[in-house]
Amino acid sequence: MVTIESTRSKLIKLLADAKESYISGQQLSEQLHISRTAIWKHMKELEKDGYVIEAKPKTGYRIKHFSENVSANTLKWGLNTSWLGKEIIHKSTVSSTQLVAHEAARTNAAHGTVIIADEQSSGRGRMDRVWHSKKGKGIWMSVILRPEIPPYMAPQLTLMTATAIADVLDQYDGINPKIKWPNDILIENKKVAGILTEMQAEQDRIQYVVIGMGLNVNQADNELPDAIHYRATSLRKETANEWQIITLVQQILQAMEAQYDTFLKRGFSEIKTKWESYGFRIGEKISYHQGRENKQAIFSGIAADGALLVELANGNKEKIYSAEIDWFVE
Ligand code: BT5
Repeated sequence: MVTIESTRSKLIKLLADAKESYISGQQLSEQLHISRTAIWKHMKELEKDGYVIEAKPKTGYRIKHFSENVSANTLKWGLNTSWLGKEIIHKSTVSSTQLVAHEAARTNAAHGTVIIADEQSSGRGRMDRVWHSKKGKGIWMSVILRPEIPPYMAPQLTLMTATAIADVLDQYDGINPKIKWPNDILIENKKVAGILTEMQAEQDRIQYVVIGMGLNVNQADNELPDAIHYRATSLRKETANEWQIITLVQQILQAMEAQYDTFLKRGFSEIKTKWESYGFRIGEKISYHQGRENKQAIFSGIAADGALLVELANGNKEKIYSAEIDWFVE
């Protein structure tokens, strides 16, 4: 399977590099070390993936139109990563990419395997909340990681992923992403993306982590369900443009791989600083419930273990792991 797919991406690369010119079947067969019949079969597969290929007798082949359909092949072509997304499982409809990912991880899927779907019938958030995942309108994707870190560090992976997504969105004019602790990405106070990290671990060793991310991309205003309409947004709503899902997925995977490598090599501190640069309401007053107590404090940043740090009126600092937070306090 690996060889078929890498031959296919090499084939697309050769055709793409040739731009408008044709490449003969002979030339392709020599460069890829496969028969001309095999080349022809690959071309038929590429057409199924949505590429438009022109075959001119006695001249050769060229790509007339690159595919905009999301598939494992179209996502891999042009993906500039060294380990993340080397294996991509694409499905048109699934219950939840998290479930598919857990199943794949249990049956030995490699570190860096990506599961992505056009649609989820039971997309989920934390604590079994619903995640709306309209067909073809967003990125509904889970990544399997096998990090050699102790389980208590796993929440840092959520923060790392949020930072990677924020970095990608931040490159675009007119988009000013904020990360709302711990896992929401907001644009203009509305949620555009959420992250769900799940882990299978023993006492001191992680077997695998599944990081799920949902990003609203091309929903029009009336395509966001009533239940979340006033709290959610999509990139299209924010910019009035249609976005290319393939490009965004590739950018997110590239950013995530880079951040993960930094995290393993140099620890959490760089990511923490970056996260804080996107932190929603940092330096501002928030109110939260701890047990029965209702407290107010300044949200001052995040701790090395991913907890939220607040500073109380008496100058004491406190770490909050989970609390009901009211983000808007005057
Ligand atoms: C999250 O949970 O934000 C994590 C979402 C993770 C979704 C991805 S998609 C791929 C993978 N497969 C899955 O099944 N899940 C992951 P949480 O912080 O609990 O937020 C859930 C809340 O966000 C809901 O209760 C709604 O209020 C809101 N919500 C639901 N769908 C939304 C959407 N499409 N856009 C914005 N907000 C949404």
